[in-house]
Amino acid sequence: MSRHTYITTPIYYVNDKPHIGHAYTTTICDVFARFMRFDGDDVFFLTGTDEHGIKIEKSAQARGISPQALADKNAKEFKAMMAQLQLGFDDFIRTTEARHVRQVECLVGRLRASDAVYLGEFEGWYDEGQEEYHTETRARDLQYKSPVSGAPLVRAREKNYYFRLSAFQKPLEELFERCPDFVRPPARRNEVLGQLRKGLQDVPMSRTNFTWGVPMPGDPEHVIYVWIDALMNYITALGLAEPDGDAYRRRHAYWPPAYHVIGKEILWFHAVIWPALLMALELALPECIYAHSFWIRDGQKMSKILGNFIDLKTIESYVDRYGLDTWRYYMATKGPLGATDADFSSAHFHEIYTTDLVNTLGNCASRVTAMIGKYVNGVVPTESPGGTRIAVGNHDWPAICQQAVADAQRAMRRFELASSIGSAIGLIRRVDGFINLTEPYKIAKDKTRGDELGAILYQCLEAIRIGSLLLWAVMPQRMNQLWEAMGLSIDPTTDRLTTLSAWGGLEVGRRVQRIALFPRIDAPLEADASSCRQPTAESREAT
Ligand code: ME8
Repeated sequence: MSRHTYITTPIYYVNDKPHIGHAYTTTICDVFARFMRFDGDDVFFLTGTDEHGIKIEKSAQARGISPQALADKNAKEFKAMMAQLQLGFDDFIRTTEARHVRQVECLVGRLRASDAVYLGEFEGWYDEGQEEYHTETRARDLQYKSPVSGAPLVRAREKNYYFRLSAFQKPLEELFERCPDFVRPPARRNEVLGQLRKGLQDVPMSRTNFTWGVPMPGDPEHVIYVWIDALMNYITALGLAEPDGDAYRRRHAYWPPAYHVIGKEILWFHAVIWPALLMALELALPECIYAHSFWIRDGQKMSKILGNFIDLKTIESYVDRYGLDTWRYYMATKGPLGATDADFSSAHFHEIYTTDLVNTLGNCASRVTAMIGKYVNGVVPTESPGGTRIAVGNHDWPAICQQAVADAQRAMRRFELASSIGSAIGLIRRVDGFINLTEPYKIAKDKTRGDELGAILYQCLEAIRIGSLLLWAVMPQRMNQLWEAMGLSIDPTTDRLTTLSAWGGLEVGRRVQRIALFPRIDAPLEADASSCRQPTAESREAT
C-alpha cells in the first residue's frame, strides 16, 4: 500500500487579489505533490481561501458589496490564478462552504464541552490588520507595532470565549524537544521555541464586534475567531469531524499532514496554537510546519503601500516570455524556502534561465540528440556491443545516476526542493563534462571506435533521461517534450519514478529527434521593475 502524504498551503484571504506570494507557496506545494505522486505516494494536496473575519467584512463594506459577494469574486480569482499556472490541487476549500462551517461548529462544540474553552474577559495588544493579540512582552518587542503592516497595536478589551493555550505549555515544549523537525527551517524553530519559552497566555476564540463568521455554538452573539475557523480547514477538508460522511471515508487516512507549508508571518498560529488545538481535540499532529521566508522586490519588502507586489499580470508577462516551466523552476530553486528572504529581480531571473536551462539542460539535450542524429543515424545505440558494457573513462554511470535519483528523492521528501532539483541539474552537468572529456565528436572520425562512440552516446542520453524524470515535477511541459523527442511514452500519473529510473530503461534502436528545449532570450524582461513602482488605485484602496 502506498504511503499517504498530505500537504497544504495556507488558505488565502479573499480581501486581496492573488500575487507572487500566493503563487509561490502554491507552486512549491504543487512541485512536491507531483514529485511524491510520481515517486509512489498517495498524495492529497489542499489549498483554498480564508473568507471570514472583520478584514473581509470591512473590505466588502468599502466596496459596497456583501462579504459573500466579495469572497465569491476573489475566490474565483484565486482559482483562476491556479488554473492559469496549472497548479494541480486535489481540493480547494472555502471557509464559507457549508461542509466547513458545519464541521467548525462541531469541533468548537467539542472544545467547549471539554475543559479547553471558557468564557472570560481579556485585555491585550491587538493587531487589527492581522486580527491577532500579542502578549505584553511580545508587544514590547514589537515596539507596539504590527510586525506585518507596521500599524500601531491597539489596546483592546473583550468578553470572549478563551482557548486555554496556557495549559499546553509543557506538552508543546515536549513536542519541540521530541520532534526537532516539527518546525523548519531550524532558524524558525528556534525563534518560535524562544517565544514559547517566554510563557503562553490563553487566547480568545470568539469575537463580538462583527458578525461575518461562524456563530459560536450555543451562544450566537459570539462569532468564532477567524484564525480558529481558518486553521480548522486542514481537518474539515478531510471530513474528520463527520466520521459518517463520505469525505471522511475517502480522505481520513491522509491525516496527519506531512507538511503545512506557510509563510513565516503566520508561524505562531501554526506552530503553537494549531498543535495545542489538535491536542485538545485528541487528533494526531502534523509532521512538519514548514515556514518559508518572503519574496522581496529589488531589495525592498513587497507591500500594498509601495504597490510593488508582483501581481498576476507581471507573472503572466514572465510566463509569456520564458514559459511556465521556467517560472516554476525559478520559484522552486531560487525562492525563499530557507531562513532568508529572496530578492526577485528580472536580471536574476534571466540569468538563471540562461545558465541553468539554456546553457546546461537545453544545450546538453540538444548536443546529445544532435550527435545521435549525426553519428548513429538518429537511433539509440548500444552501450554493450557483444553483451559487455563499455565503461568509458571509468565512469560508472549506473551508480552515478542511482545516486542522483536517491539524493533527489531524499531531498524532495524533506521538502528541500532546490537540492532535489539540483541533483538532477548536477547529473546533466556531469553529462556535459563527460562529453568534453571523451570527445565523441573526435571519436566519430575514427571508424574503428564505433563501439566506444555508441557507448558514450547511450550513456549520455540515458543519464539525460534519468535526469528528466527527476525534473518532471518542476518542468512537466518541457520534460514531456523531451520524452517525445526521445520516443518515450511516460505517464507520471501511473508510471513510477523508481522503476523508470533504473539504468538501462532506454531501449536500443529507438528513434531520437534533435530537440531545442529552451530558446535563447536576448535580454531580461525589464518592464516589471518600473510598472510595479507606483501604487495602483486598487492597492491604495486596499490599504
Ligand atoms: O495569512 N513571499 O492569508 P494571506 C512569499 N488567511 N510568500 C508570501 C508573500 C511573500 N512576499 N506574501 C504572502 C493568510 N505569501 C491567512 C492564512 S491559514 C490557516 C490562514 C504567502 O492571503 C505565504 O504563504 O495573507 C503566506 O503565509 C500567505 O501567502 C499569506 O496569505
